[in-house]
Amino acid sequence: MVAKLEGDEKRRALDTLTGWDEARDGDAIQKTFQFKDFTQAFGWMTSAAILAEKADHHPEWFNVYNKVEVTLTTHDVGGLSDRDIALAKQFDAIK
Ligand code: HBI
Repeated sequence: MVAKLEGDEKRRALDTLTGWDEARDGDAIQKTFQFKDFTQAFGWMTSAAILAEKADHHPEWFNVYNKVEVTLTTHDVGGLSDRDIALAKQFDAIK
């Protein structure tokens, strides 16, 4: 069962990320990825989608042209979990 990140544990987890901001009163993290053009953005989304499916953890995301705004939260716990932190790192790694 996945656990909701709270307090110091949550702060320590967030400190391991780069460029992700807290959102939704701390129950989500958000980052906007910028690419050369739409094709690059969509290609990244395709790779990211495969990672999300493998992790069984899915982003909420909005794409317009060369930007992808990604929001990660764990619906099952109504906040942030290690799954969000792990997927954020995987998304950063394929940028
Ligand atoms: N993705 N972001 C997110 N949050 C979840 O709670 C979640 C998910 N993808 C799949 C998923 N939960 C299911 O595996 C569980 O509801 C069983």
